[in-house]
Amino acid sequence: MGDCIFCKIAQKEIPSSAVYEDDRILCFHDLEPQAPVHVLIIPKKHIESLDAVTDEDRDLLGYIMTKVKDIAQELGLENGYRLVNNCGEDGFQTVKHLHFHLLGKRKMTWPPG
Ligand code: D5M
Repeated sequence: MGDCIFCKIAQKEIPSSAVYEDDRILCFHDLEPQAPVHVLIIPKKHIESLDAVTDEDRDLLGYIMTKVKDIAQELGLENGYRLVNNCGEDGFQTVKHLHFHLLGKRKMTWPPG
């Protein structure tokens, strides 16, 4: 999608520090890390948010979920991690391309802010 920064990252028009990539997804370090390990996992397909997924995306979403543990293992998150999706205005989503934050290497707290 025209002005989408994560589409541009997926298409290598904007550099990122990728930690995992295949034909369907990309995982790269977040520019504003909120934990010692903080990466973003995105589908290469432009989907605006979790609220915009359709039945057609079911396999892609399932695929992302199965890749989380592999990426976490690669990043040394053997003690656990947090996976976050911010959706829409109240969810504080700032980039309108579906992404999951994978955070680790510190003890998380609850509830989130
Ligand atoms: O999170 C959007 C996240 O995207 C936020 O943590 C900053 C990060 N971000 C924004 N631009 C970049 C680039 N260019 N590289 C890496 N990370 C980036 P949200 O859930 O939408 O609030």
